[in-house]
Amino acid sequence: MSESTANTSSVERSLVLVKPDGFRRGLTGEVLRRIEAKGYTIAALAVLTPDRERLAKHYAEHEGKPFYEPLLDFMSGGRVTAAVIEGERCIEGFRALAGATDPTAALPGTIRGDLGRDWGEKVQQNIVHGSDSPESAAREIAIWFPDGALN
Ligand code: DAT
Ligand code: MG
Repeated sequence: MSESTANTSSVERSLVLVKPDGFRRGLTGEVLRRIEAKGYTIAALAVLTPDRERLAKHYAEHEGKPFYEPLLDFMSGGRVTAAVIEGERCIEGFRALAGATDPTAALPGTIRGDLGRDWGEKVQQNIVHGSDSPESAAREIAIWFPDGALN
């Protein structure tokens, strides 16, 4: 492969959350298994119950939407696993692993399609979060891993 086509500059990091529904249901290992089976590596891992201040920063783009307050209630209502994953094009790749936002519509084979369902709540509980762009990933990693311990 020539220098110009070598895929050397696309190593990315993405912020993944196993949300409280996934944590409560014992699906943290299954989500991490799928990430590793895909070939991405785990660069940082933490278990915590996020407070609303952290979640308001994380979900700032959704402020004012009808599901925003239910989303913060849901996400602050239990432990989550926060992970930084690493690999070429892992932002797009993890979004593909996760599947569509609506777990009813998410395709079988995806995390949300295989493991999620609609529970009739005001906010969709869909097991995982994954960053949607390099800019979001950088912003979100700083929110969840703020102490610079990540190398
Ligand atoms: P994603 O998590 O797929 O990036 P998003 O950023 O648009 O989706 O929304 C954040 C979360 O909010 C999403 O994972 C589930 C919930 N949500 C989004 N749209 C919703 C809707 N129309 N009704 C209920 N919950 C919704
Ligand atoms: Mg999103």
